[in-house]
Amino acid sequence: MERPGTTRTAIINADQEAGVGISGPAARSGLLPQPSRCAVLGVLNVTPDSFSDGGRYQDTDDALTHAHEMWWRGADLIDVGGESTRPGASRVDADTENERVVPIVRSLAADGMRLAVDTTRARVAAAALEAGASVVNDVSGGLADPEMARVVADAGVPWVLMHWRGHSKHMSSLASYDDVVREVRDELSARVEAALAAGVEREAIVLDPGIGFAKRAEHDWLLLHGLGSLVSLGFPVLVGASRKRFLGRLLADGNGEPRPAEDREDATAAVSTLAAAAGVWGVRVHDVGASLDAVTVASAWAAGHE
Ligand code: PMM
Repeated sequence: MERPGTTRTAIINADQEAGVGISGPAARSGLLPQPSRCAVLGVLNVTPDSFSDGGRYQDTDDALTHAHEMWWRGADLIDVGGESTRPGASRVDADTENERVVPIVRSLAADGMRLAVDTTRARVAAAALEAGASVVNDVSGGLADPEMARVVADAGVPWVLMHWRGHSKHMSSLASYDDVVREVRDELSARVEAALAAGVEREAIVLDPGIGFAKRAEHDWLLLHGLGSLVSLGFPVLVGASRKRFLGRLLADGNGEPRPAEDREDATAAVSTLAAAAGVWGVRVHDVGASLDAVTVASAWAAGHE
């Protein structure tokens, strides 16, 4: 069966044949998928406690099957994470995180998938890169682990710097802003400067406003409304809004009960459409098919043709 996006598959194969590995200058921009539409990252949380899919993919076979489903549906990257970042979550130790993530990455990379590792730990990132991941997705934007910048710079891989103010256990107490769009933009710009100073290439940097991280729903909406301000910095922008709390709250029932996470998919696809229209590079989602259709429509709409 041919997976959608054959051109991308061909590019990946060409990279592999040319011996483009995870390190070296040639790898830098080439490892960030650049489809003609907004990119779609499929979420694979191998955790017991993530808010939407926690516990579903703890079993290795279930995780691999789900990754294959997302890849064949057309995901541009599979984002593998072994530590829940849901509000209030406690940390797992590095060994546990490694054990959850690395074998999955190794197996999926061997099957030819393009992978990001969702971690704030340099050690886990390095092990996942060695196992075949080609992008580091760091929800702390390099703040949680001072070694992360060196690992990313040495590997020459793309680095997603997400806006973050502290670990999940305490982040709700950090959701205080006068002007959330300006402050997130300024704090991310400071992370960019730190990354460049550590030797990370400009072309390797992706920015993410960190929807739901040290943010209340009002902050999330203002950030999405003001996404253009982040896009205008000139870096690829990633948005991770999939099934998050602010959507549940918006779609609460008549009694004020938030819409359950599993019923937030239509709203997620709407966010993907609008984020693509706002010029973001990619969206990070649980249901690849719905958002892929959404961003494909957004792309044809913007172009005026298929
Ligand atoms: N959100 C989560 C985890 N990783 N990474 C990026 N870059 N952006 C996000 O918004 C983000 C992320 C938390 O969501 P999940 O529990 O559904 O994975």
